[in-house]
Amino acid sequence: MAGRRDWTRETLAAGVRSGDRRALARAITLVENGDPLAYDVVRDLYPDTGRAYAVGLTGPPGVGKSSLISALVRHVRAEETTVGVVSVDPSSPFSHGALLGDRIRLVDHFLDPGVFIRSMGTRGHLGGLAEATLQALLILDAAGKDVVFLETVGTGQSEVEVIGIADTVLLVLMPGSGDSVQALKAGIMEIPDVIAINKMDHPAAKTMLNEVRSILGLDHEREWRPPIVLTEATRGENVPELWEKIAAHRAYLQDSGQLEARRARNLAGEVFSVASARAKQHLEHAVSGDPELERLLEAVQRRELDPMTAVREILEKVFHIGDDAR
Ligand SMILES: Nc1nc2c(ncn2[C@@H]2O[C@H](COP(=O)(O)OP(=O)(O)OP(=O)(O)O)[C@@H](O)[C@H]2O)c(=O)[nH]1
Ligand SMILES: [Mg+2]
Repeated sequence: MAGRRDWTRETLAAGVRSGDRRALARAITLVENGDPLAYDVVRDLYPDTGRAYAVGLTGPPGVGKSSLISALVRHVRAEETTVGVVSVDPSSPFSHGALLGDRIRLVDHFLDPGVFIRSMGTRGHLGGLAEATLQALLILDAAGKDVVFLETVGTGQSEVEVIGIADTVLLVLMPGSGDSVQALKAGIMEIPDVIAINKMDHPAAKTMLNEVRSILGLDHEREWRPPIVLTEATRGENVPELWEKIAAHRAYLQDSGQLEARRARNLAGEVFSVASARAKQHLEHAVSGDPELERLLEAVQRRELDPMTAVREILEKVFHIGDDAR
């Protein structure tokens, strides 16, 4: 049995390919830590990816995202579909371990060899959560998981970088989660592909359904009309219907030839998002550690130097970007 120190690039890639749980766990921990070995392993695995169907779930805290994933996993496992679950917590610097039980209500599935579940934060490495999610998805994909669920908390644009790689995006709401309805209305939130209004027993469920319906009705441009499903995750009510809608979206993308285009766009978007996150972190590190750059900022604060001159000098120093690149 390979101990934690014994994995090499080759054994880890081979272990992931064969779906070995310890290899998967190790590879994702390396991703989470931004370990160089993770980049090598994903580089080796990348040609084997592109088969898994990625479903992203987002929505406000506590609406029942994890509970819905658990119910969906139960549903698809009945058809022998293999599953990976990555729950990303943007508020946590690292979440694997202690928080796992709290955030992921998937205890029923821990013993199922056809399901791999992982909660993930980011230990402050350069590419942030977008990078960690993308790499984890690729690893689960290479391990042969048929479906990968990506969960993240969010109500605005910030979660897009985490689930922006998903083939189908499911927005989970519950009666009373008015903020995200407002975000949807204001167009802050990207229109999801499928919407679940969970905790359907709540008296305000119908009101919310009508409200969401009327917001979606405003958008006449879209060929795909996001279906709305009322669910009760803990009892599994309407979960088969929800899965049907997810599958219908997938079929729609495939039949209309949009799946490839969407994946191409998503991959480009993720690469850009990770590159931006890294550039930003690099800049922040450079500025905070450099007395000369700090003096520049102080000069701006004292109104001895104008802001745009400071910007230009900082970019020149950190990225060697000259005037012509503006
Ligand atoms: N009554 C009722 N309770 C539910 C339902 N779905 C989930 N819950 C409960 O709501 C609470 C939050 O559920 P989670 O599945 O952890 O919600 P979440 O959206 O994943 O939460 P975060 O990951 O923390 O944002 C738990 O106590 C669940 O048991 C539902 O359909 N009806
Ligand atoms: Mg959760």
